[in-house]
Amino acid sequence: MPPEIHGTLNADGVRFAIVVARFNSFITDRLLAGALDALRRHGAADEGVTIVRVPGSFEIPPVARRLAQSGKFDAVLCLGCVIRGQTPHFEHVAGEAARGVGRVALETGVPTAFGILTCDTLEQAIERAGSKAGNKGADAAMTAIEMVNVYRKIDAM
Ligand code: INI
Repeated sequence: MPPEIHGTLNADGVRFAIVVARFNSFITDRLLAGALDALRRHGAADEGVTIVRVPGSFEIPPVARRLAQSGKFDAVLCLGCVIRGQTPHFEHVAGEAARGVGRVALETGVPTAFGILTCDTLEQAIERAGSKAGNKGADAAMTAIEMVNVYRKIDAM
């Protein structure tokens, strides 16, 4: 069998930054709670986690980039919620947030997880923030942990 790399889900000693939008905080507070719960359950210490609040999802990528470039964090989690009904600018805010987070991950080489909901309705957002469709903040945390460990294994080859 060829060698295969798997990222473990061990967050012990890993330094995380979480950028969370205040817009739609009813939802994003729940994404943050889900992310923190997942990080703790996989061994992250609270002292290893830094939370940065920003006004809206549009502001997430530049702050995520600053954090990733600082060298102080092993992974960055991006949490926000964009709901179509609330703005004619939905496409712009959602598009910039998604493109921006992707660019941060590529340009900095720091694992950067996309936990920004882009929903048509508030109900869809509620479903993804700790009810019947799970918690996308927790999913982003798991992704970040796995990616940190994938990168570490690649670097150690
Ligand atoms: N920001 C969000 O995170 N979600 C939204 O649904 C949203 N809407 O609907 O407008 C939103 N707008 C604010 C935007 O992210 C910026 O903070 C604002 O444009 C200032 O740059």
